[in-house]
Order: sequence, then C-alpha cells, then structure tokens
Amino acid sequence: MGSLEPNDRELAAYWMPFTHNRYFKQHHSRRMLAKAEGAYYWTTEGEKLFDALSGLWCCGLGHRHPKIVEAVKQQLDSVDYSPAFQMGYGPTFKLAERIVGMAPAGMGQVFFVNSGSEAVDTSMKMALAYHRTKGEASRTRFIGRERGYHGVGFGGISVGGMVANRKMYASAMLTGVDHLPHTYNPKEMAFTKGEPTWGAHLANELERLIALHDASTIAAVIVEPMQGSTGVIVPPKGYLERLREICTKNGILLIFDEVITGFGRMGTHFAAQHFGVTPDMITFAKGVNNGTVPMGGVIARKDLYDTLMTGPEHAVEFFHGYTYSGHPLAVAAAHATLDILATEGINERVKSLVPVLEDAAHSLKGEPNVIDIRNCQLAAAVELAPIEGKPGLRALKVFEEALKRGVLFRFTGDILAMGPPFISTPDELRRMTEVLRESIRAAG
Ligand code: PXG
Repeated sequence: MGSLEPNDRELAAYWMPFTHNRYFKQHHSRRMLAKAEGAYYWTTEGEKLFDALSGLWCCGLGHRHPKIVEAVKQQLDSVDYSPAFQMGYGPTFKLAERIVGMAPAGMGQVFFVNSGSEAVDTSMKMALAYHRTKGEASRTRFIGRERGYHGVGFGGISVGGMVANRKMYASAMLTGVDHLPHTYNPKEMAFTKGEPTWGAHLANELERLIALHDASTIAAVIVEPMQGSTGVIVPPKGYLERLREICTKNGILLIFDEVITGFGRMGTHFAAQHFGVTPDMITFAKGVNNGTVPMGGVIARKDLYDTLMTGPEHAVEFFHGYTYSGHPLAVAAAHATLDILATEGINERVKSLVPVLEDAAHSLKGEPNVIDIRNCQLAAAVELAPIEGKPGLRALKVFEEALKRGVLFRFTGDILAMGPPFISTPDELRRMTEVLRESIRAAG
C-alpha cells in the first residue's frame, strides 16, 4: 500500500464525499488518519486526536474493540460471503432475532441493508408495499420534516429537509412528498438543557397536512427522533407522542430514522425507548456494529411483515434487497457489538455521562459568538454566529484550532457537533469541551 500520506496524483484522484475537496487537498494538515484505538485517532503526522463524534456517530464503543476485531477475524476463517438471496446463513437470522429482542414490543422482523440511506429507502418501499397489499393503494404520499437528514438516496433526499442536498436534484425528487416544519426556534429554546418545553404543538402541523392531502393519500411520516446531522435538534417534550397519536388515528405509518440514535447513543437501545414512543418501523445503521463493516437495516412491526407475506408460497414476496444484505463480516461485527452492549453496561455508562456532557457543553455559554448550545443524551452541539457573508467559515476555523489541540470535532454549517464514544471518561468529556472553548476563543 506504500505510504499513508497520499502524493499529489493520489490526492487528485479521490473525489471525497461531503467534503470541500479543493480546500482539503491543499490544507490537510492533521486531517490524514493513520491509526485508531479506543476513543482516539492518530494522524499520519503522529498527533493523537480525541474522537469527539465517534467516527461519524458510529463507533460508540471506541475503535478496534478487541471483541469486535476478534469476531471479524474469526469470521474470515469460516464464511467470507454468503448469497443474500434465496440462501441463508444462520448468524444473520440470529442477529435479526437479537435486534427484535432489543426493539420496542410489537416489532417482528429485521431487513438488512448496508447503510442508513438504504435503510430509509427500504422503509419507504415497505410502507408503499404494505398499504397497497392491504388494499389502500392510494396511500403513496410521504411526510418528512424540514432539516431532516435521511441519507442521500432519492427517497431519503425527497423526505429530507436539507436544501443543499436537494436543490441540484429537484427534478428527480419523489412526487407527493410534504414536510413538517422543523422544531428549532432559538427565541424559544436557545441554551435549553435537554428537551425544550416549547414546540409540541408543531406536531399538529401534521393534522394540517392531512387536512390538505387527506389521510387516504399518506403512506408514512418519517422523522429522526433527534435530528443529528443538522446539529442536534432536540424534540420538544410531547412532540413525538403527538405525532404518534395523529399517525395512529389516521392509519399513517410512523418511521423513526434511528441511524444516529439507535444502539446506545440515547442510553437505551433505541430513541423510541428513551422517548417512550413506539413507531411502526425503525431504520438503523452505524452503531449496530460499531461502524466496523457497512451495515444498516429496518425493523418492522410484525403485522407489516405478515401483511406482505401473500401470493404463492414459492414466489418472492418483497422485490427488494442488496447483494451485501446481511454480509457475514457485518453480521459478525454486529453480534460482537451487541454482546458488548449487553455485558459491559454501556447504556448505564452512557446515562452516567449525560450530565457530564450537559454541564461541560453548557459551560461554553458566553464564549465569543456562541449563539446556542443543545444536548440530548450523549449528543451535543454548539452553534456559532456565522461570519458575515461567509457561512461555515467560523466553524471551520474552530475545527482547525481544535485539531491543533488534539480533538476531532464535526462541523456542519456553523455548528460544532459532539457525539463522543460511550467509553469516554468524564475527564475526557471535560477536556473535549475545554478544547472547544480554547478553539472558539482562538478562532475569534
Ligand atoms: N439517516 C440518518 C438519521 C442519518 O443520520 C443517514 C440516514 C444516512 O446514513 P448513511 O449510512 O447512508 O450515510 C444518516 C447519516 C453528521 C453525519 O456529521 C451524519 C450522518 C452521516 C455522516 C455525517 O452528522 N448521518
């Protein structure tokens, strides 16, 4: 493989995802990684970085947990790949059963895919197929939410609510999609610790959309219980409950996109349990196997699956799936991850870290240009006032200052996000936020 430091031709050849390619290729000091272990990365320059976003929200158990490394290595000695269609591999079925067991009551089946984007598009297809099979073929509309992120498939960007991800592809969006308003209102909720008390009424907007389109045209509502990618937008108290009530009353499926919130980030298996609201489907990815091998999936209510089990028994019931659905390496990593979640008291550990992160993050109030601080279980975000005419530049500067001080944050727009590893110590969380404080001051 040669040096870990790419030469100019190599730098030029790689089209990086969701990255300022031209800037990165000129300014990648401290941004090339060479090693990962526990809560830390090491750069090619040998500098150690605390991983404040657990990779991209996926490596909560820290990097290269020995049990996961061992499971994947062992898997390579038995089955490398097993055909996903019309053939079975026992550990995949066992994994499905384990995940159903962790999910809220009423869930019955798990469909495996390879990413959050695929999970979202899969759940949308399930919703359409379900209604059609039930004899309600007119239910074709989806309701997403402003500021939502549901990956980058055409389904996901259609229900998603981030303009930059949508505008280039406007002509190719799914038709018949509408959006709930987002719930962020800085006047009402800036610097709130945890769930804001204002905003539950915004769920009633769903009733307005139903009145506009008629319930008989709506297949599903999809929301992230906590909006992660747009900077930790925390659901107002009572909001998710209200969405659930309205969906139930109108025969509309409720999908929780738990790609970030699933498998421990909320101190519970799923956000559904943390918020006490049960959707009809849960999409997941990332944390299911600690980001070790690409994997995602959809957990579906049992009667959804049962409804689709029609037609001759020798025929395929649901025309959907991926070559790598339930890839044995991903499955092995997931089993090891679930073992660790079950035996190493991870949910309790996360819960014990929540007040530490909350206090540390909110202690940044009053620092220059800090206009909001939000937190939800083991996730937090600090929002900065943009530099006039140059949105995003202030957060980029803070990000670069923090790299110099040994912490890797995630920045989007002018928001710095934190989703630290579950294995972090309280001192590491405090140090992370002190670095953020120094970096905000240094960036000016
Ligand atoms: N749904 C949600 C809720 C997500 O957060 C996806 C779907 C798409 O997953 P894939 O695996 O297709 O990327 C996501 C992904 C960030 C960040 O910085 C968030 C994601 C990905 C990368 C960065 O917040 N979320």
